[in-house]
Amino acid sequence: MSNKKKQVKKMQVSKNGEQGFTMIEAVIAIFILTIGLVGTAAALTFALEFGAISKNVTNGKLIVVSMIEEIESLRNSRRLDYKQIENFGKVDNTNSPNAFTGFSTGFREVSLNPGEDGVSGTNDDLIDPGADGKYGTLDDFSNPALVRSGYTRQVSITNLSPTIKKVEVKVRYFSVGGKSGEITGVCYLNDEARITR
Ligand SMILES: [Ca+2]
Repeated sequence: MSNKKKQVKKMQVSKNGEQGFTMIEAVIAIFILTIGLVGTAAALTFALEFGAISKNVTNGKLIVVSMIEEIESLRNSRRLDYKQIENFGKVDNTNSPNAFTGFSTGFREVSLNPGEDGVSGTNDDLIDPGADGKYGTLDDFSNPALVRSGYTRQVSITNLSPTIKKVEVKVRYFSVGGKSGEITGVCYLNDEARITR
């Protein structure tokens, strides 16, 4: 056999050896690819859920901190007397320049608006002044559009001594996927306003 003929035969053998994928090889390849895609989908789902929880935790912390800062500010600015910083039903308004109803008890919806009293976390938060923009008129109404959905908040004030109050703020968050959680912040408030006038 000449060299040329040998080469042609070799090429033919080589061609016959590379006839592409068999059916079994293709099925195995699809199977492996499917496992890979399922894994990727699971990772994406986890990433999305984790992202949602992370956002809720961040927002929950901000709601806790802003409530505590608001209470400190009410004391520091002397907008409320120290003795008035209490939950609903426990406020002593005797000799105080501004009457205050107190912070709502139990878990309440978080409002985007502080309401007529200008203080967040009280019973008037969801009251809308209506078209006239004035509170206390006939067109006032409870406005569900003011609710910051996905969160509820509880403010609990305890007097540890005549000059120390424990302020505990709890925020519960609710995700679309049914996951929920709770964040608690505590501050101890003394009767010394830090802003001097
Ligand atoms: Ca209010």
